[in-house]
Amino acid sequence: MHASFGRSSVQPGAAEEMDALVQSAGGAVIARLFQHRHAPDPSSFVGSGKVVEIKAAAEANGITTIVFDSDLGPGQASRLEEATGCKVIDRTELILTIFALHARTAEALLQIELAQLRYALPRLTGMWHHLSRLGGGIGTRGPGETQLEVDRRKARQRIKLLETRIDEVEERRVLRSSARRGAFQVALTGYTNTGKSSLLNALCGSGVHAEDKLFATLDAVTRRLHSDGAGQIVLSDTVGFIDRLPEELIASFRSTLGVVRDADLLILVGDLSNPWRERQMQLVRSTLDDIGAGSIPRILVWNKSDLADPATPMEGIVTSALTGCGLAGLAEAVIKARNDSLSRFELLVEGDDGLLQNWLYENCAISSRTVAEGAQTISGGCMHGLDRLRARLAESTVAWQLHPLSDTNGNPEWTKAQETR
Ligand SMILES: Nc1nc2c(ncn2[C@@H]2O[C@H](COP(=O)(O)OP(=O)(O)OP(=O)(O)O)[C@@H](O)[C@H]2O)c(=O)[nH]1
Ligand SMILES: [Mg+2]
Repeated sequence: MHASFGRSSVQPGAAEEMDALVQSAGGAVIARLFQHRHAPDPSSFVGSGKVVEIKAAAEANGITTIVFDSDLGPGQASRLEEATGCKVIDRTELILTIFALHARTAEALLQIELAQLRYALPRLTGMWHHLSRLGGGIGTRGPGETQLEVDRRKARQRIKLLETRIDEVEERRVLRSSARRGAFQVALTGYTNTGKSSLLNALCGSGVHAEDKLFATLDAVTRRLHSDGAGQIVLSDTVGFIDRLPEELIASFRSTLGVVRDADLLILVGDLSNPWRERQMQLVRSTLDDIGAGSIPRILVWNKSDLADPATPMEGIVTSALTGCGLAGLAEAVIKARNDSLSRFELLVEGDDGLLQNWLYENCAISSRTVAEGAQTISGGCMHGLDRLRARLAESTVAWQLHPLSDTNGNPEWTKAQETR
């Protein structure tokens, strides 16, 4: 059921997207109904005439569930259920259902349960108000009244517990993330079903689940992107975005979305074959602003080029995770972005410290290493400044000289007095 109000109309592509959402939740779309009104009806949302039409369409087609591509107010859904004899689900509830169906890891399960409870809490009132009317006359305390209080209390207690558990998960994620501070962290982000997981698989040779369903991915999966031994670049796949992403989800998936917020670079993936790709990309940009990731450098990628008209004019990198087209260019662009953000140094090491060498290759991008008369000269760069390198050098037993270079484009320019030991 698609409703629009006032001067607005149903967005192009919204009906097709709703069909895909229903299919992702395991349902099949039998009929689409549209309604335009000056404003939502406070009681039935679509107005009593439309309710009669919905009921008739449901009866004629054996429909058991009606999905509204809008959010219904507390009470409206139960009144619509009563009037139509069908189960009524609003957009947020549908998206939460898909998330609940696709959640696999402990973290995703905690986050989705929290989102569902936050969604249900204000709606318990409407549900129990409806039941309590059965309990007695005006002013009497219906049986639902006390049950409502109990349910609300239980829901709030559970919300508190879930929030604590998610905080713990978030703390562990931040720890893992800081352990990777030497690495360049890249996050694949974008509208749902654009091919983010497929790109991760194609770029990193990993076996992440990819499927033609909305919200196939709910967890951030991180893999190493190989880059010729030039330090580490890690690539994370994460949950996709959608138009009107429920705020309960944004709030509850804080920990998963943290991977996007903490990234050094975002790969914004759009679907080149989708006629509404520009609008989708705009929604992704504004969601990134909303979650605090608006200022992270980004690369724009248009995927599924094999399905698109070759004449489609596009700014950005054009790829196909399926055929491999454009992937080398994307990997190059990521490596270039990483190289541009390095703090460069030249290091002279006298003597042999194998552990230090291993550390340098694991944690820095090493561009050259020469050995002469027992001393090594190593040129390279570090992510996020040279402090970690300094701390590691302080632990080394051999003599060294560190020359920080200011020009990140590789023109050696001594800026500081050399640091030595
Ligand atoms: N033809 C074609 N299909 C692709 C391409 N990339 C991905 N797909 C398909 O598109 C569907 C969605 O791909 P995913 O990689 O799961 O997309 P996603 O962005 O991770 O989706 P969510 O995790 O659900 O947000 C799958 O059926 C993929 O096989 C591509 O370049 N060309
Ligand atoms: Mg995915």
